[in-house]
Amino acid sequence: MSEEERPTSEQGRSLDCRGRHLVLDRTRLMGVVNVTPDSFSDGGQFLEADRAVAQARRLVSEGADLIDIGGESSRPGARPLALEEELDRVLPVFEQLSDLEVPLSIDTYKPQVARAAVEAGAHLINDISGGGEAMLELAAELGVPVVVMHMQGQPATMQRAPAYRDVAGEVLAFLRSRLEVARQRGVEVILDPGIGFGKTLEHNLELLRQLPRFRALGAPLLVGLSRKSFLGKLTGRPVDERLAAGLAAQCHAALSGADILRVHDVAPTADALEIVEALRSRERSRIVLQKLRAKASIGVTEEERQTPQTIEVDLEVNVDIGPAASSDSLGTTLDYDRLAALVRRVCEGERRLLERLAEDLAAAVLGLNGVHGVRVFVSKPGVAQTLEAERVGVEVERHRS
Ligand code: HH2
Repeated sequence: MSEEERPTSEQGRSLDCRGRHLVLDRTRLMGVVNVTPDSFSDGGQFLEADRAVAQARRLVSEGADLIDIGGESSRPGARPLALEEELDRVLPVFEQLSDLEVPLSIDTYKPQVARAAVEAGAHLINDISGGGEAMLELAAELGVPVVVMHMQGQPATMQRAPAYRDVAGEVLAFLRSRLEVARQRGVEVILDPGIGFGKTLEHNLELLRQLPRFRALGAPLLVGLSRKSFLGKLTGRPVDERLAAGLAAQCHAALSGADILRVHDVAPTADALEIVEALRSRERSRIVLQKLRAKASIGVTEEERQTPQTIEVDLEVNVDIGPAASSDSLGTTLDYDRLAALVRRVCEGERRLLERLAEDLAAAVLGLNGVHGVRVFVSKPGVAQTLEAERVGVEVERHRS
């Protein structure tokens, strides 16, 4: 299956964060708590441990599914912080949050800080430097997942002149290779294209446009764009007035397959995600019929059309299965027998090309009550074998306008 073909919203995936399971059946919210004096949007607000703890609890009450706690700002121009100081900032916060029911993440690129934070109660590591060898080894040893983020350069200089030949291709290649290494080490990773980390406005927009390709790498996808400067560049708004712009981009990211959004403003983002989930719930329910065999009078020559041959049909039918799930009654959904009978009936007519048959099948299925969309794949079973290929045939996808 190519990157683009993978579904963007598989159900039933989950992340095991040291026993705390984050089910990724919808886009989840990672609430940000910066225990720093100089973070670009909330610097100084949560520097004292008590305030940081209160903020984490507030974000959870607003709907955060996990909390990211960091002691060193990574804003453009930020300088590295001494190890001891970073530990002094974050450890008391983890210790005081041990009763919180959601997973806690430590936002650091220093393995020493990550280790101490996990010992103090963190459940996963958020590494903006891309999950280097030492960090992956540590994660394997501690049995925690790692967010592997792409960054070009270092925070101190990364925004001076970011440059790529093909930003999406290069970031994808980087994340794919880190994912491979992590898998060899048995470490679960969450991938993050690193919006704003060594990227221009155009780079950020291109990465956001290409999110489905990132999601297709097969690991959970995290996107952090909350209050970032590209939103300010597009709207002319200062950092504390970027909520609306951010929400638009977050909805786009969620609909493009982001599993986790890293946000400062949990309550409004949670509301926005309710709309996103409501809009896509129909797309998520599908009835699948694979390798259905039917007889079709198909072929470019008269002779071929006179001897019906076996063809195979794969169908994915988008329907809202909610009513059937709650009523448990066949009358509220598509009956497989009727669907199969319809397919076989449509196949009976004479045609020259599989393309025509695929279109006719899609139109017939779309005409059924409650169907919002359909994907049809038709093939002649022997052809793939003759061509020494895995899958040869015609696929069409049609939706109700
Ligand atoms: N962005 C920031 C920090 N950490 N981690 C991941 N995985 N992805 C991100 O996009 C990301 C991140 C920057 O935001 P913030 O923490 O609010 O600011 P600062 O770095 O100035 O503390």
